[in-house]
Amino acid sequence: MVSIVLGSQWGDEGKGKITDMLSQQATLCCRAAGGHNAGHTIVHDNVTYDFHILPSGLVSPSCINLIGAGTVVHVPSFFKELAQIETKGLTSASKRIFISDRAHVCFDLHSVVDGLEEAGLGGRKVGTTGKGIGPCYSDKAARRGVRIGEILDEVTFERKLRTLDTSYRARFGDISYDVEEEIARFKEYRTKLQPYIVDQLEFLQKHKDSPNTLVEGANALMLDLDHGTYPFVTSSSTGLGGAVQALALNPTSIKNVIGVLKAYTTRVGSGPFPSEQLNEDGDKLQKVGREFGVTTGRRRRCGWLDLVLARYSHAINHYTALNLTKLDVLDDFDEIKVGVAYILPDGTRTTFTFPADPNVVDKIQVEYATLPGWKSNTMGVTRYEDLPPNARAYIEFIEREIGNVPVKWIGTGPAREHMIARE
Ligand code: 2SA
Ligand code: GDP
Ligand code: MG
Repeated sequence: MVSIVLGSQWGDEGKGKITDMLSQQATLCCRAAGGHNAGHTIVHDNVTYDFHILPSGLVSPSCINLIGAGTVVHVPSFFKELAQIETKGLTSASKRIFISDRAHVCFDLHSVVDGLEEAGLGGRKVGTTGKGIGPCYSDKAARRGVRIGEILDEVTFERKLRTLDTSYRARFGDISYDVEEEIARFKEYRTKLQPYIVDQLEFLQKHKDSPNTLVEGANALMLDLDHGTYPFVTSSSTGLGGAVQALALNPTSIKNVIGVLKAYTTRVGSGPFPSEQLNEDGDKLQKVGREFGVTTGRRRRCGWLDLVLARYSHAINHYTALNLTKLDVLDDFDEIKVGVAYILPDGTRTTFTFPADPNVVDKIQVEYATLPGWKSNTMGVTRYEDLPPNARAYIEFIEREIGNVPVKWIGTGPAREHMIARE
């Protein structure tokens, strides 16, 4: 049985937390997209873990983890993160983590190019994490990328990396990057990395009787290369389709597609955001929700929950259940607004479509429903019936408006146990 956890908005909905919670019952947890741009926070036993390239299933001691094809791996970050979590007590982590030989290598070179490409965009910057994700996926698509398995073949590896360096120099001139230095570092990684590299198909065959396999999505649907707010997106397929493709999943084995939906909306980086609140409400959501990027420390933009976006996201990812997160952040609002429809620039009203053109999305007027707040503390509540009636009304309103998908879990705080599971 396969369960897939996916971000339904612009990321940072709390995927790490539910992945960690579910991985206690999972034998296998796989990442299928993205790289060390992602930032997944887990709070367990008073320890906070920030995962970037590593799957969140590593916190559960019996869960085996795979960084699958479809991802891009910055090798120094992989080792650094592994060392950090081992220091925090996850001492068996390095025995429970594997990387597909088909994942691509994200080099320091890519990070330098990321900066140059962003600088070249002037006022139309994507607002990337600067980790080199876009250039790495571009090299993959252009068939000149270096795959994890190729690190083991010194001659091919060095030839390909030097070719990449030459081609970027032809494009950008003198760049502040030393290819020989990066090559030298990989001489050490070559031996260190070997035990982690697997043929994904063989690996998955070996675990085919795994009763519960979990896939941890990175980033989110609105950052998907095809379905997100292009060009203000990341460069991977962050939705259900990306997970199926990257891990070669049998679609009939997928039992749960869990959409993680923050009780309001955030976005980090540039791009359209119809329900953004550039006012006191947005500031309050940012402050109470502690909305800062886990990877870059950037302040996240904040706004009300957008149900048009949620319906669009559901139509693409086909969620079987939702995890509504950070409900507690709304505890102190007198009134809570929820986007229920868009008025497009031509006057059309829509409750479902998300226009492809970012210039059109920028001009959308959002129609809001206003719900009463509950003005009481929900932090740490674990039973649905213990929530204030207005908080339950808020959740039931969301369920009715999105339609056909239950809110099965509700996050009421950052820790693993701060969760309501509804039957
Ligand atoms: P990139 O670096 O090429 O993937 O950036 C392209 C866009 O994707 C956004 N993006 C993210 N959005 C939310 N969270 C992400 N992870 C970190 C976190 C972000 C951080 O968990 O907080 O620390 O800033 C993430 N990664 C990429 C990015 O902002 C661009 O809009
Ligand atoms: P991810 O990228 O989707 O895994 O999410 P991030 O870790 O980037 O951001 C989510 C943040 O919210 C983290 O700091 C989590 O610890 C925190 N968080 C998750 N769920 C809840 C919740 O229900 N309530 C509160 N207050 N914080 C939460
Ligand atoms: Mg995040």
